[in-house]
Amino acid sequence: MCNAHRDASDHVPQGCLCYYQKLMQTGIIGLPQTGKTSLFRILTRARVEARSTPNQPHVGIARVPDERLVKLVEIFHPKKNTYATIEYVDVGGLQKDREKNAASLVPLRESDALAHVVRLFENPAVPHEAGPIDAMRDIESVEIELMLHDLEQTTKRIERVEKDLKKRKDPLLEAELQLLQRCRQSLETEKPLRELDLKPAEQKMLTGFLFLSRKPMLYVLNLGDEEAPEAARAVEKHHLEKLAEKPHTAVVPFCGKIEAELSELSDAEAAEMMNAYGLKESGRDRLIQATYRLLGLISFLTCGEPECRAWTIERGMTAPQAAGAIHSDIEKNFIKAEVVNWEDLLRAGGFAAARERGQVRLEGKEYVVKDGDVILFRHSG
Ligand SMILES: Nc1nc2c(ncn2[C@@H]2O[C@H](COP(=O)(O)OP(=O)(O)O)[C@@H](O)[C@H]2O)c(=O)[nH]1
Ligand SMILES: [Mg+2]
Repeated sequence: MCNAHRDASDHVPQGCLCYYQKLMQTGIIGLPQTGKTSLFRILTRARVEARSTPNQPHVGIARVPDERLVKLVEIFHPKKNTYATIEYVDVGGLQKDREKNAASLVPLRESDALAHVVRLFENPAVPHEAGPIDAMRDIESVEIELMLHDLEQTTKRIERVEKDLKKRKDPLLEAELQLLQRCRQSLETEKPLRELDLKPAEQKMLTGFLFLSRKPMLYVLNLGDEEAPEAARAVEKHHLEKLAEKPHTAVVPFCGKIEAELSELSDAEAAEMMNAYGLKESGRDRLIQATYRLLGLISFLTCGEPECRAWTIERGMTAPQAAGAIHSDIEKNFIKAEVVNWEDLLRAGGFAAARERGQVRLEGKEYVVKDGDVILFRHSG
């Protein structure tokens, strides 16, 4: 998103280039009264109005906190300072009624990852629908909803493919059928699709299906205030170690109530309050960064007087692909990239000094960009 349209409430006109730049999106899911809307508000700093209809999702944008940018700004003094962004969607709680769930799951299909808010806080004023606090029970019941959604899609497609195969032989369809049968078997044994070990060609075959249990999953453990000082040990304390061991998952302990209060305060007041609770860093920052990593994203930086900026790319992208994040013309006309590690640049105090120290490398088309590279692209045209 460009600077002018970074605010969640802004309407992005089609004429703006940023309209075409796809934002990675994470869907917030979970049972009712677990703190999903509170989390959404904390992450996006958006004011959330009551929904006019229960299934209307809230969509908002969060800045990805980046200490590197904060430091580099001190030597470049740019007019503008632009952070990377990701998008969160709050779709509303899963219901007991399966048919209603099907509708609330639909907006999640376009998401790139899911964040499941798991309730660990006690609050007699807000009873948990399912009874006493039990994280594993909640996690399993939400996972089952995702898998049922996928099972329905899989079964429908299998029937269709089998019908087509009766009419004509097609090796591609045969391969798809085999893969879908593997998916069905996995789902029937209550194994989410993200746990299937798939080859790149198989992954590609499945992208069109928008399966929910295949999306990377961030478990957000919503702790009570009293657990704040020992949040880092929450996983062991609640016996949830096995969650983080699974492929394409991550776990972030979080204190929703405290973070909500922090997000209302000035930086100085927030630091004081964090001290009082014995918190070392903001849970909000940790959570957004964990989402970013889980999505397989990294940032490279561009620095100059007009603007210091973090750009989002996928891990493993080459220098010309990274240039494409800025503008397709730079990708097309790419010649070389001047690359310097952000810390080297900071220590040197600027590009000229870093060049003198031999820390600025000239990289070609094959160069794989690293997180925290500061890049100057050389291009023709
Ligand atoms: N004690 C406590 N209460 C919370 C916390 N998070 C949310 N709540 C309360 O739980 C209720 C439901 O929160 P909400 O974010 O609307 O949950 P949602 O139904 O999952 O969207 C509200 O009354 C919140 O004040 C938390 O971390 N601790
Ligand atoms: Mg809600």
